[in-house]
Amino acid sequence: MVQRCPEGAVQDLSQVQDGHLDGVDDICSLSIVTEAALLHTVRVRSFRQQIYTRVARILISVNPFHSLPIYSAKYLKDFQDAKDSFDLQPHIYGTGHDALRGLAEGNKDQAIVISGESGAGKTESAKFLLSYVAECVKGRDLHGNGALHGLEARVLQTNPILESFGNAMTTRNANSSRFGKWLDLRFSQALGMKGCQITSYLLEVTRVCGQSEGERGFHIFFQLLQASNEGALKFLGLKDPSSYRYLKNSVLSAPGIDDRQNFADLRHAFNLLGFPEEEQMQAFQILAGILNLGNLEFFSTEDEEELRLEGDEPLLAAARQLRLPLEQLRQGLLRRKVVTGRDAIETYLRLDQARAARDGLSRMLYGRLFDWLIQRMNDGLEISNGHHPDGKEGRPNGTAPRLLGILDISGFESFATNSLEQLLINLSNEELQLQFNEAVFKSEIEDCLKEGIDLGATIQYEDNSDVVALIDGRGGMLDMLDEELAMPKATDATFVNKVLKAHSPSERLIVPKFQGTVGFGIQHYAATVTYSCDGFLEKNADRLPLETVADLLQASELPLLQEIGQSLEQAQRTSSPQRGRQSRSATCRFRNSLRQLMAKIQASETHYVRCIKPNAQNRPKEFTSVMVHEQLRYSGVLEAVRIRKQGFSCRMLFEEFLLRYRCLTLLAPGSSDRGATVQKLLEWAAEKLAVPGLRLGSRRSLTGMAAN
Ligand code: AD9
Ligand code: MG
Repeated sequence: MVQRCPEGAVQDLSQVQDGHLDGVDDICSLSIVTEAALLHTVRVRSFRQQIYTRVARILISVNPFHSLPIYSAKYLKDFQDAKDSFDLQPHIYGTGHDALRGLAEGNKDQAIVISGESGAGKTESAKFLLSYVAECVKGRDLHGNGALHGLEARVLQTNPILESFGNAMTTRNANSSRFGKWLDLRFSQALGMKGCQITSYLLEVTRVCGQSEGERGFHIFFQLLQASNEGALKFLGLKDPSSYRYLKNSVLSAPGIDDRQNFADLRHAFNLLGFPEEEQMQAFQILAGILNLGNLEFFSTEDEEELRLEGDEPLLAAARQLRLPLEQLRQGLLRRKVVTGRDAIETYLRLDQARAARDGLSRMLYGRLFDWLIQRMNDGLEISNGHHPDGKEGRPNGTAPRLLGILDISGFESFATNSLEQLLINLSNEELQLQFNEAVFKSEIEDCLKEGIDLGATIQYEDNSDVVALIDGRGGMLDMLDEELAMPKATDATFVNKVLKAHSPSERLIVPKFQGTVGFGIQHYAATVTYSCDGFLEKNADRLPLETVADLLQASELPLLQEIGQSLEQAQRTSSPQRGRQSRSATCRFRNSLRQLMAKIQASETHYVRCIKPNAQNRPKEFTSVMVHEQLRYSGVLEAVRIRKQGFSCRMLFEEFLLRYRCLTLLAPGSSDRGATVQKLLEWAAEKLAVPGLRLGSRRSLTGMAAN
């Protein structure tokens, strides 16, 4: 384990030497790197509005909370024209530049992993990256006219759609992404854009039915309510937010968010991406249907024999918007089939079951609508088969596309109460941290060893593979959670008991202090989080909200709902009979998608952007050192600094070195052996220029600028 600065870097500013006060571009260029120096550098720079700081290939980005003039066409051009991004100030465009250069030069796919807590600036960073990349590759391959070509422009237009449907105001961020996303940008060999595929993770569908105090439902509902006063959308018959149970507790407007303008942008994006008007209307009808479903209320007859609806108005409105047969919807919501022996009888649901079914249906519809939107966008952005949506043909050369992935996923979460959603988000962060550790630390050591250079000191880093194994390994928590699905008497409590029995004592698993608590703590790489496991089994089972929902939706007159109904039915039919429910469990699906994501990142050359939120109030020019220190600590940046410094921060291939310092070869002529020539040059530099610490690797690369 790495020894942390015990008193914390905040008090430890005595370690900051004069030289550090400059706020250097790259932390690796400090002569003594300490936790305090890192914090100080980031702080000084952020006050100078230099929000980016480099730690070799990692970019630290401090949210300025106000617009800065650093994303103009001039900046874009400077980076586009630069040979090496290190010749310019650290910038998010520099990361884009490096990734594109990686694609152009090497055979490896590139990945940019953006992480940070809520409101740290991940989504904005992803957008800046995307515009940079789009601008750089515009017109290559298919056109040469220099304008943003159709495909690049369309890729940029996915943002308004994703944000309208996937973002909401939270207490931490007025435009908080309530889902994670991976953008897979595909390029031809000539780096023309060939397509883009979006994958989303863990959309927070619970937000559809209610929100915590001071928060809002998804932006799209508010956009739609505003817009439906006028013209074309009047037919939705929507009223003000207070008329809907699902929005009653929502804050009505989010600071800095213009619902009217955003709706106009959404419609523009829909049109540009080729969503026909009828499909857009169907999506809006589903949203209106969801709002009306939320207003359904039930009551039991006095003898509790029957369940009925309190007033038909919301049911009529929901059925009208969803174009569903009224009675089929009513019966679906009130009754279910119970199989006793060979007979099946219909019974009424209990009141709480009916409410749960109503909300389950709304959440499912919203989730499926979101998935459908992404699928439709992906279909329209895929031209790798030689087919181009504009009708123009792409290059049908058999070569595999080059990939550049951008990941914008929720950072580590620790709330007062944490549930399965937090466990999964934190698992993805653990996996990413493990990959970061492996990429930055292990490969650093291995690379140097391969070059025959012993790093001297033993470099340690925080290894979190045991936490990953505890949650995601064979026989780990999530395997055990899936096993409970097959146990008829399983409860959340039996699950917790089994986990504690199988995995404790463990440094990572914290047994609850009070007996009977249905939960446990996990010592994550970032912090210890206590999970409450109430509802884990139910969430994992991911049952259909109504037994008859696949049939019901297929009976709708809306083609979009029919499609959703068909895909539900297909999923029911194709789920593996061996593993039954387990193969369909919510965690199983998430783990599969996480595995695919990690495999993609693993196979890529990865660039890291660590976003930092400088204060909890989202104010410009405020820097809360304790908060920033905490984020720098658990993002692993300091360990990265140490190892870079202990290793060799600057590396070049012999041929690159000779090309760059060609003029020096006149002073110290070498032989035809590149390695020998470089060796001679180094000896010459050490003697004549007194440059210390230059070292030569044994293989093809030169490793220079040793720290010690
Ligand atoms: V969350 O996990 O999705 O809740 P993010 O994505 O990390 O979060 P986001 O990118 O949405 O944060 O940034 C929050 C707000 O900070 C934005 O709405 C902007 O108002 C502000 N921001 C972020 N980055 C920049 C920037 N480079 N320049 C100016 C910025 N403002
Ligand atoms: Mg975001």
